[in-house]
Amino acid sequence: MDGVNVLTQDVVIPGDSYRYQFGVPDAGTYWYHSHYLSYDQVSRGLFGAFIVEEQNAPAVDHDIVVQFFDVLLDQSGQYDEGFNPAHFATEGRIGNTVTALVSNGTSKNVRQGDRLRLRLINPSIDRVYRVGLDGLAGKIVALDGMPLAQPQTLEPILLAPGQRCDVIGDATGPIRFDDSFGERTLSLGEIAVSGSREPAKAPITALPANRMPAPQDPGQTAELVLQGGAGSASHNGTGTWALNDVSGLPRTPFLSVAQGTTARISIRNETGFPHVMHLHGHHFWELDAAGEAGPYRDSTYLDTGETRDILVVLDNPGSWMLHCHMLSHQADGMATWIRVG
Ligand SMILES: [Cu+2]
Repeated sequence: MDGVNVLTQDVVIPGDSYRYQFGVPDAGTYWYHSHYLSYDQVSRGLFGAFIVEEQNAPAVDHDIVVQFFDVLLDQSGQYDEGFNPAHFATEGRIGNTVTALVSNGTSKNVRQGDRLRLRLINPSIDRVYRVGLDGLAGKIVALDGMPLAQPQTLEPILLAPGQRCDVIGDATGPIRFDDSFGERTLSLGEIAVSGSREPAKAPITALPANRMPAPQDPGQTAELVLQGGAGSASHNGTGTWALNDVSGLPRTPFLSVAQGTTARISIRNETGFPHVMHLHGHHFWELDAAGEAGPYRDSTYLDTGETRDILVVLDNPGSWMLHCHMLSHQADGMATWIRVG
């Protein structure tokens, strides 16, 4: 029920309908979007937040979704229909207009001292943000929907396409979002504040844990090499980008394992551009250089030349896409899949 045509369902053609039906075992901040021609359809707005509430949610005055979205507009302010193949082979289709889309009306009544939960989502097709928050004293409590065992200090947050981050904190003034990923710092938007109250005294603690699988010693190890892009040698397949020398979704899976297998996958970015690798149907631990487990997430960012190992318990039966969530890169070949069960 993850919308990947070819692998798990057919496309939903105009006038047709499809009933998605699935359980939601994990509380947290998720999102949904078209997975067909997604670089195009998501860039036109076919996405939204998908929030699963905790049974015992932490007490906050406002629970606000903030989506950072960019769009390429032409000179008359309309969606730019132009198609530049060079975008696909480089950093992707980066918009010239960037906005923080702040959900519903609750943000209108935020007072200084109020406690907020912000659910930050990056639905942009290719743009990476480093989100700074001004006017909030708080902690990072979840990444990609999954609670952190220990809330982290609130520092600028790297948010690559598809990634999410939950922050809980107390307003100390208007909450301003900026992006310092590029050469210039961009203002993304703000949540206005009017009035004030005594801030909450309660400490900011970890969110209730979701159920987590227990990893075993890896029964399967694999290497995934990210290749291609402008100026690189061509690879087997149809696109510019490649994974392990194959461009485009291969007929056979990158991995085929029995349900419950723990796999350690070493991901190496040999390209001249950053990428964010996303696995469907599972979360995984990012491992540090010493092999220690870090955050449990579903999308991992790799800068140029970077290598990251991930540990994943492949306990969800099915065929699951593993792809760059920079959707121009996915469209241009950076996709493979894993078969479980
Ligand atoms: Cu990519």
